[in-house]
Amino acid sequence: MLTTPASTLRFHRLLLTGAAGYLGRELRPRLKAYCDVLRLSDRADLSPAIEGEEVQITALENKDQVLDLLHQVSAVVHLGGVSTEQPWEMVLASNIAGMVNLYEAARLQGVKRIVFASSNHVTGFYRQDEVVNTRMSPKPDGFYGLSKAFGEDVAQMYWDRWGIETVSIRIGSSTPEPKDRRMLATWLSHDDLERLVVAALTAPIVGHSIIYGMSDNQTTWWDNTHAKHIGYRPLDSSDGFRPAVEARQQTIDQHDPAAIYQGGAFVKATPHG
Ligand code: 15L
Repeated sequence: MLTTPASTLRFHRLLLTGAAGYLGRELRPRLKAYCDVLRLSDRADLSPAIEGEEVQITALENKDQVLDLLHQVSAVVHLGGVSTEQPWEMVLASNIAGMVNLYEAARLQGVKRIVFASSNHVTGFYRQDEVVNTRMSPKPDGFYGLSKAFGEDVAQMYWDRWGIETVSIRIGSSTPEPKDRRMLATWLSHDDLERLVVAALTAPIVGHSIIYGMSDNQTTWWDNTHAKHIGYRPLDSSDGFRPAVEARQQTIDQHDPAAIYQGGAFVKATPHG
């Protein structure tokens, strides 16, 4: 949690979807500082609401439930849906139908700003010796990455047709510390994640903007030049972890697709089922 909040702006009611997931649990206490009421949703059980929270169990593919979820919401942080490679039917329900249900509900309920947890797996099939910017074509590395590319297109369409603003954050690897060589490039500290989500919620004008979610890492595969207007300034870096990571992983198999492509192990993950 940041000792000084990343913004003094406050929302009346913020909605956090996917609140039972790994990053949802991380953001739950952090987002409370930026709103009067934090509404939390997930299809899985959530710990009971504390003061200033509301809990609403919701399946994203159920459009009536989602419509109800967005009632009287000022802005949304949308982490909901599957977040790893999964069988197509699961991806279809949560990340494809669920994404359309969310934006339809936003349109009908008059919600004007969404922060969408997209993923670096939208461009996972770029090589690790390429630097990708947010205007280059997607190269998804599986059903999951494909669904996030679709999600970004949904966000673009709802901006163009209905004026709903979105920041799509192509989140890298948001963990307490980088675990391997790949994460030296993809790492996003939890404090920087908070900074980025808050910048995305509070930047005055964003239309539909795309930004890679990474800390200030010396090694980088991503160029956020076109997203400077969001005002995100990372304050953490993977650099201090480099000696320990390199000591643990001294060699890399240069024929392994997971070492060649930015998506790492996702480029060869097969959905079980
Ligand atoms: C993601 O999109 C996943 O949700 C997360 O579990 C990580 O694996 C991350 O990407 C990554 O690329 O490291």
